[in-house]
Amino acid sequence: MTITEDAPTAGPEIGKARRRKEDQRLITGRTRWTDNITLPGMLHLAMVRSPFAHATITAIATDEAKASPGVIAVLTGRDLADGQGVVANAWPITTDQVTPTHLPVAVDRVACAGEIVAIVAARSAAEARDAAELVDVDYDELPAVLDLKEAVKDEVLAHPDLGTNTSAVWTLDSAAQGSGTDVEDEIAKAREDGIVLEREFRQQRLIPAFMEPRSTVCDPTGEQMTVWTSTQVPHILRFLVAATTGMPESKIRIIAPDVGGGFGGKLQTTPEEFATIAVARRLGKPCKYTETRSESLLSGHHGRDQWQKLTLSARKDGTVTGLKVELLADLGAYVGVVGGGVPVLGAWMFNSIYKFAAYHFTVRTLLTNKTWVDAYRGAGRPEATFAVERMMDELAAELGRDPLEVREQNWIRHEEFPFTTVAGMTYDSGNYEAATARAKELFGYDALRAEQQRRREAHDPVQLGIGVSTFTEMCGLAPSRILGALNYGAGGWESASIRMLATGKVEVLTGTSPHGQGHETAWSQIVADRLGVPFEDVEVLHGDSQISSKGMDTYGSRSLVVGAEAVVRAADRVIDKARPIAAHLLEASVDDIEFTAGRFGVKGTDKGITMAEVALATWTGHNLPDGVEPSIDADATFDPDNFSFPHGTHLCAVEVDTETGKTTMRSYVCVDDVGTIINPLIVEGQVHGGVVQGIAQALWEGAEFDEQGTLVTGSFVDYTLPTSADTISLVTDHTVSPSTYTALGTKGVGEAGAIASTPAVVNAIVDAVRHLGVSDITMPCTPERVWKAIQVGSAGA
Ligand code: MCN
Repeated sequence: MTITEDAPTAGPEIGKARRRKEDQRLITGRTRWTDNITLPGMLHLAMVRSPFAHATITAIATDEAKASPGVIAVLTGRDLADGQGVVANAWPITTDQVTPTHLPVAVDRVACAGEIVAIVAARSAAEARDAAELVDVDYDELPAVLDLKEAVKDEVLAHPDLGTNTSAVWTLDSAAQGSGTDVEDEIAKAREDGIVLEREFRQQRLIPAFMEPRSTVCDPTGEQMTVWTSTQVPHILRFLVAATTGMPESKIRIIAPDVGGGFGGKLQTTPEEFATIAVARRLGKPCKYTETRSESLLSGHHGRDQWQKLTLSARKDGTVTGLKVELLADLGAYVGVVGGGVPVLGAWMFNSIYKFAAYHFTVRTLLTNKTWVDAYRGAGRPEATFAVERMMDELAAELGRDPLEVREQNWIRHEEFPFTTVAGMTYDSGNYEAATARAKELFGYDALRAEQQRRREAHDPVQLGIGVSTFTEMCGLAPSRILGALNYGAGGWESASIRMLATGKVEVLTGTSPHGQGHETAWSQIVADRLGVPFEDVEVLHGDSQISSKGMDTYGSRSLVVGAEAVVRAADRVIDKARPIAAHLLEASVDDIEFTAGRFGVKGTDKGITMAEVALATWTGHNLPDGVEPSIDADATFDPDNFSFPHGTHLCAVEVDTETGKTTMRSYVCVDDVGTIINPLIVEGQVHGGVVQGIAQALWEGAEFDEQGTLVTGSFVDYTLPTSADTISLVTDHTVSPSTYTALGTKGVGEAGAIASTPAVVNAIVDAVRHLGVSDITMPCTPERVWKAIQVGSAGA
């Protein structure tokens, strides 16, 4: 289904395929990127970064750099001392988690390549960069631990002072928490009389590659310190700057202006932000730092990077019984804002849509001397979905049955919702049968299977593979109570305010902070319907702690199901406040007033008054009921009762040239269920972007370090980011199972595509060559890897 813009008709806004109102600004150069901000007397910063993965800093000579043209100061970590604050971890996943102190600018020792060791402040960016090359740092190299399985042994330590590389071990067990039986019992039973499959999968390291590199401007000269920064989390940053520098929060204003993508990579409070703030405060001058693309790839946090060991037990008839998951997760050198919480988020998703009787999950998070790892689109859930969807294909292969049929045998049926899973999560609604039936129809599943059979029989050198991914995810992060129980340092609520202006126009202040998701459009559609005002009359303001002072920001596909729900509640309060004023103006009883389509009417009459008229009357204050304040503005916060559980079925067909290992995508169908859809155009864009990111993990992307810990995929020449020319046209469609936890029935969509697509593609490639003895291929499935797997498989077959 290709969605085109709806003609601007009257009628409900929700569900209308409106073009994004923010795009006019974004595509005509009227943007407010942080790097465009220039302040009088502003200095430019350049970072001197460690080329070594692990080393002691023995001396830093700055004289030559200080004498370089335009240079105002060169500062080391020692110079900045306590003033630099600490880069924070907000989620210690256990009470005894080992967390290395992360200084924005290293003092004495660096623990990964790219760590900042000194900062040059100069009159221009070019002068700062030139002088940074003149800073002479002496290092004594230390042994580095770069491999997860080596890190477990603790023979080489990423941080010798900590005495171990293990940061934390976190476990979820269905028998212990009472949500299922004992996994070892189920596996033992299946060993006697059933099926036990053990597989190991590698989730390679990925690099979030947003369009706009990270950039920060700090102006410390006013009454308040103002920081503009390209971030997903302005409110969280404000709290953490206050908490770690001792500055009063009220003296800190954080602004996320237009932000050019994040994908989780800007869900971070970064060394660069803290360092820019520290230097600006030290020099008493506005300072700007904008990273180069190479710095972004090396020093922005990375994603994924896990070893996954799974043991699945099933009865002989294909009914799954137990699932045991053992993970090793690389944190890199430091523990970021979410840090070890990323694999923990996956803990509830390995069981996915299937009715396992027993489940056990353990993750060991490990420190290594590589770039730190944190959230990347889906954060924990793509990793989990990949593993379980690969396992379901392995089970189908073991049984010699169709992979969709085995999934259907094991998934939660439509009539069983709400359903509490073996991991202890309650899914409110879903219809896996409907999404799968629609996907099969659009894909032409049976015809493709028949073609596959023909090609196998003909020993065609180009084999057809069909990949399946029936997924769900938990998003809408998150109920504050659950976050608290998991030791997370912040809540999961969201806030909104609605200001009714005298002219009837509406200002919506939201605590979410979009960076490409189109909130200005979607929130306007929601408010237009709720208050019965024209879409064009709604202005959405965000991303400035002075304007929307409270918020938990944008990540975890939370903005619609948490943020917009707060907007809905604020709108309802506006109506509640306006109703007695309308009654007074209409000389009617409040009980007789009904509000429909933006008009307060007196029941049984044609008397009425619009919301805009009430707003004007409230503003003048001339004729209000006694004791009623002259304002119908309203605030609301919303804390969800549960997560949101979108789901879907993605089907992928690939052609694999068995002589070269080359994979060519042939067709890709996704039928997603994200509950009520606010804007189909935005949703389609979100699905497209996510799916392509997931395909890229399967086929192309992967961060590689050499034996010294140098990032060898440090530019887009080596890190294979796909372009639209590399992908195919996707077929998208939807089923709608409204959420029972949100007033609008919505579920999140921002990560769904990235979660679903990776296993669909890898399952398709394995399916194409399984008859040649191949049962797994490590990602990214490059032609070389596919070809080698065929050689090994054929030799063993
Ligand atoms: N939407 C809708 N109807 C639904 C669900 C969503 O119309 N049933 C719309 C929403 O109104 C919103 C958009 O889809 O405009 C995404 O909504 P949501 O799922 O709530 O996700 P968030 O807005 O919270 O965005 C976060 C999510 C994440 S976690 C990543 S990573 C990601 C993503 O969004 N990074 C992105 N999408 C991105 N899109 C762009 N362009 N750039 C990124 O960096």
